[in-house]
Amino acid sequence: MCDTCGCSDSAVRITDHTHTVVMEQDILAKNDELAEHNRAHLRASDVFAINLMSSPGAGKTTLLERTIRALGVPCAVIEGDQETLLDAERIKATGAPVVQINTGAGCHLDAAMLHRALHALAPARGSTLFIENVGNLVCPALFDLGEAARVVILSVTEGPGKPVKYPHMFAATDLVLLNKVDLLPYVDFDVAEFERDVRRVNPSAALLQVSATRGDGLTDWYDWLRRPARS
Ligand SMILES: Nc1nc2c(ncn2[C@@H]2O[C@H](COP(=O)(O)OP(=O)(O)OP(=O)(O)O)[C@@H](O)[C@H]2O)c(=O)[nH]1
Ligand SMILES: [Zn+2]
Ligand SMILES: [Zn+2]
Ligand SMILES: [Zn+2]
Repeated sequence: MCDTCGCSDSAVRITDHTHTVVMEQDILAKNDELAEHNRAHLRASDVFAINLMSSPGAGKTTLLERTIRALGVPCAVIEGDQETLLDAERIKATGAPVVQINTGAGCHLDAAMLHRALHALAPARGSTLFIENVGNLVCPALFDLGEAARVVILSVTEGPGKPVKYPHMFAATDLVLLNKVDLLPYVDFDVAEFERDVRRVNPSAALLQVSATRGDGLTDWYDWLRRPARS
């Protein structure tokens, strides 16, 4: 993987027909320690934190803008992007407290970044905290932030096979949202095949079809967010 973000030190498997080499996960071990610290912070303030991941443009910010306005519980947001305050400005317009993390060359959020952002944001007791990760289906899957739940969004314009091509992302998630279903009549996307692919890598994740712009499936998404099992 890339040299700039630290993920080159994580579990890298090199297969050349005869050898499989699994390298050490030093950076990830340090990250996991800090993630546990974040988890303790979040539990102590009764904040339900969701790590929201997808490839660029799958609809994370659009879904959040609409969710914050409709959910009816206090929400806060931590935005992760390489550069710009654009997503934070969109969230700010909803009235929810937000901080933006810019990762520069980095392609994912890590627990240290989240720790700084948590102290800056200080989300209200009992609130739901959405962490919009950097748009990327690879590295964010490796880094525990201390969240209570993971949500992966895939949009129907991204084509087939993503759950099996990016199995770490899909295997580690609690919920898969298939977004932009309003575009299904115009694109060649087989929903049944997608669901089979998700099940191949993750037999237990919840699966919902939504349209963040037209509103399909959002009641089910809000119910999932409010479910009693969250605590
Ligand atoms: N047709 C359709 N378009 C959508 C839907 N959800 C989002 N979009 C559009 O998809 C584009 C990208 O949406 P964003 O919400 O910015 O995506 P993102 O995942 O936050 O993108 P990054 O932060 O850059 O990774 C925008 O033009 C949205 O209007 C949807 O359900 N249907
Ligand atoms: Zn976004
Ligand atoms: Zn702390
Ligand atoms: Zn990386």
